[in-house]
Formats: sequence, structure tokens, C-alpha cells
Amino acid sequence: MQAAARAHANIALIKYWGKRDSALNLPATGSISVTLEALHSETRVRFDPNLVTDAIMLESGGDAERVSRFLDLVRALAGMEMRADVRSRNNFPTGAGLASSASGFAALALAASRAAGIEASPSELSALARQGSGSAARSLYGGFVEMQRGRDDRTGADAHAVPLLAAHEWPLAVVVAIIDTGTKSVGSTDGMTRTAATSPFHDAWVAGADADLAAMRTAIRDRNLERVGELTEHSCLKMHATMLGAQPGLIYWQPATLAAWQTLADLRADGLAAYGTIDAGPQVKALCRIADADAVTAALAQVPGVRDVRISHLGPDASLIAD
Ligand code: 2P0
Repeated sequence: MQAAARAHANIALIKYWGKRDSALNLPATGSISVTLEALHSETRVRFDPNLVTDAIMLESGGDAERVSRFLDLVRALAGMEMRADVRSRNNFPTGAGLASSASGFAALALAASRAAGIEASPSELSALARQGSGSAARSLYGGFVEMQRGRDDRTGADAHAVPLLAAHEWPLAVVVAIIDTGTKSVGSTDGMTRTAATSPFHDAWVAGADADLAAMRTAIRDRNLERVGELTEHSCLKMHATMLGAQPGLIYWQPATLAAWQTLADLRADGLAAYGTIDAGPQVKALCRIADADAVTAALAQVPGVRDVRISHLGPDASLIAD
């Protein structure tokens, strides 16, 4: 009745921003991400017949109520009522646009389902993780990963991730410029709801997704970093434009965010291939070749307002660990 798992954060290259169903947490579009070796969550789950409520200890912060609701899904699947003791920690800041809900719910899905004795395929685990957080579905896999939008609105069973390339099949680096680690003022779920309800750009965002996904699949298959980078920056800027059009507008950027973005453009002008992306927070993540990661780090560290810079290689699948 006990298991522990580690899952790595992921950064979307083609972004997810919008749901078509909030009860099953079904995304309005697919998405494509890379999994990061350097950022992970470790989660231990123990179901205990003596507990009357879930005992949830999120050492790096987070929403215990949301974890308890996720455990309800696991209990329903397992046909049991037992409460659980959960302990989880991240090796990076939580709730700051560094994809902590992705690694957190992926690790929780794997550990809780194993502890509950559920036999689940990787696709079933990914679909389960999606119900905790949409981006978590992608963190079950390492390397390059595609989240499928799915067609089954009744069960959501086909809204799960699939691996595109393992990390070793195209080793790249992601350099993360940390600008502010404070928790964001509008969480992703609320931000998506507001954007879909009020942004006049939302429909265009959804309509363009399939073409962006197809182009990105091709660029990844061809190991074409320049094309992957162009598509990554396009999806990021288009997502933020969609958010800016919400009422009230959602601005996750800070001045240093734009300065870091410009620094990447300057590096490219000097012949170094580094491409940025920004999530629901001020941090800038740059995709580049491993051989260029130190130069990208040095350039980003010079940007006023950048507090820390971390290099990550692409990471592995989520896995069970010793508890
Ligand atoms: C992504 N983000 O594709 C996008 C880009 C942030 C910006 O997925 O409501 O925490 O839990 O399904 O997965 C963050 O949203 O949202 C996210 P929920 P989630 O990575």
C-alpha cells in the first residue's frame, strides 16, 4: 500500500493554454514538450486504514486540497476508501512558472496508482495524471513528448501523452533564467478559464494548433533545431498574445523577461542557436545545443533582473523509486 515515484518537469514547445472540458480536464489543443532532467518532484504515497483524512505534506508548497481531490480519483479507480499519507518535494521553486504541477502530479499519479494496486498502462497513467494537471500528462515520459488532444469527450481516455523521441535520441539543453520565484498571482487553471471566456484571440489560438503541432513533429523528426526554435518562439508569443487579450489581461512577464528574450535574439544574430519560451510566469527558458549551454548561461546571467541560471539536459521517463 506504499510507493514512491520521481517525475521530471517539462517545458512546452507548442503550448497548452485552454480546456474543452474542466470536469475531465480535457485540453482544447494538443501540445509538445521537452522533459527536463534537472527539475524533478519526488512523491511518496502510503494508503493507511487508520487515517480518517488524507495527511498531505507538500514540502515545497502547493495545494493539498487539489492533491486530495486527485487521490479521490485513484480511490474510485481502485474501489477503495482508504485515506493516504502523502509526502512530496521538488528540487526547484513551486508555482512560479517552472512546471511544478507537471512533475508533481505525474509523480503522484505513478506513486498513488502503484500504492493502490492499480494496474495501469503508460497511456492510462498519463490520462490519469492529466486529471491532476494537464501538463502532468506529458511528464510521464522523457525526451520529446506530445500530448494528444483526444476525441473521446465522454471518458477522456485518449487525451494522454505519447513519446516522440527519447532524450538520448536528440540530446539538447534547456537553460532556465530565473527572474522571480514568487508564486504567480493568477494560476494556470484560472488563467486559462479567463482567457477562453474573454479573449477575442482564443478561437484563433485553438484553430492554429493542429498546424503548429504538425510542423513541430516534422522539425523534431528532422532534428532541425532552427525550425524547432522558430516554432517554439511562435507558439510562446502567440499564447501570450492570447492571454494579453483576456479581460483583465494576463501579464506574466517582468521587464527582465523581455530583456532575456532580447538577449537570445542577440545571441542568434551572433550565430548561436538559442530559442526562448515563457510559461505562466516570468522565467525564460532557452533551448540550445549542449555545447552552447555555457555560452547561453553566461549571456543570460548578465541580464539585469536575472537572479539565477540553471542548465538542464533532457530528462527520462517518470519512474518508481525506493520508498
Ligand atoms: C504548457 N502551461 O503547455 C502551458 C504553457 C503554462 C503555459 O500547462 O489547469 O498547470 O492544471 O491543467 O498544466 C500550465 O498549466 O494547467 C501549463 P491545469 P497546467 O506547459
